[in-house]
Amino acid sequence: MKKNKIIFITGATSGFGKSIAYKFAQHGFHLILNGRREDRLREIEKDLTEQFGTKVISLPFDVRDQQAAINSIDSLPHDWKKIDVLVNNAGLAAGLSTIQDGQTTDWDLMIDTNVKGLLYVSKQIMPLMIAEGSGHIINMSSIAGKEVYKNGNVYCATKYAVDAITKSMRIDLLEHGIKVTSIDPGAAETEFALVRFHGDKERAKKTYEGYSPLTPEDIADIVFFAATRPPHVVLNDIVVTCTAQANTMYFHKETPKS
Ligand code: NDP
Ligand code: 8X3
Repeated sequence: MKKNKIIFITGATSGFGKSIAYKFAQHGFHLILNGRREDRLREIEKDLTEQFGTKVISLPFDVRDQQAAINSIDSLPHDWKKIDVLVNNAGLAAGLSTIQDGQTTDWDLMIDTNVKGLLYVSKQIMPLMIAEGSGHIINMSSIAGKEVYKNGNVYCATKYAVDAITKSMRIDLLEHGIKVTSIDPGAAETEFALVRFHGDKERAKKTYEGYSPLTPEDIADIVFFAATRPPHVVLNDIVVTCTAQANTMYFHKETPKS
């Protein structure tokens, strides 16, 4: 296989992950795409192959399943294990309520995906990067990992954990020359709100009413910029919001005309 750069993206079936896949495909990267919905991965693989001639490996697995992560990453062909960029993007919010009213199944889902899933995937890929003496890990955290907000409790806690893990990774990997970046977006319109509100389309739509949120393409541009700095430069932490958002709590929204 020709030495095009290889990017491994978790959560590539939707939202940020999917846009990141298209952005890097347009710039000649080879892609390893993960997510649970295999039909979507196959569709994206087919489209990228047809549009850009991209080489893609679809690697459907649930990041919460450590054995699946081990088996899937082990199964990659030798040349595909030279991963240049890992984007730990798979993640979700489930629910928006006080702790006393929260669903423990939602907490387990968020903690297992956003924290443990990120660790399971990283644990398999870090040794591959260390063996190469280079690489770049980009963790999708959130503005929710910088400031908590009302009813955000456990989701925020998972993103604070991602922030701590990112900082720790940077220290662990320093001697190996591996870059570690955290990207911390504010509100962006993806399937995120639909998932958070358990499929309630009306409530999800309201999340983005009265202002222009970030788009998945905005985030893909930032990931691409971060991943293409010269070897001696690393962007450690990037907080990005839409212009109508000041922090996790303050938005400037247009009031709907009656
Ligand atoms: P989407 O819901 O559109 O995408 C989430 C992606 O994660 C999907 O591809 C989904 O794929 C994947 N995913 C979820 N659970 C798993 C799992 N267990 N195993 C493998 N893949 C999984 O949301 P976004 O694109 O918005 O979210 C991407 C990341 O960005 C998340 O970490 C989120 O917390 C973060 N974020 C989002 C913001 C927003 O406002 N949208 C702002 C800040 C951060 P599938 O269901 O096929 O498995
Ligand atoms: C997603 C952004 O503010 O909804 O991480 O938590 S927020």
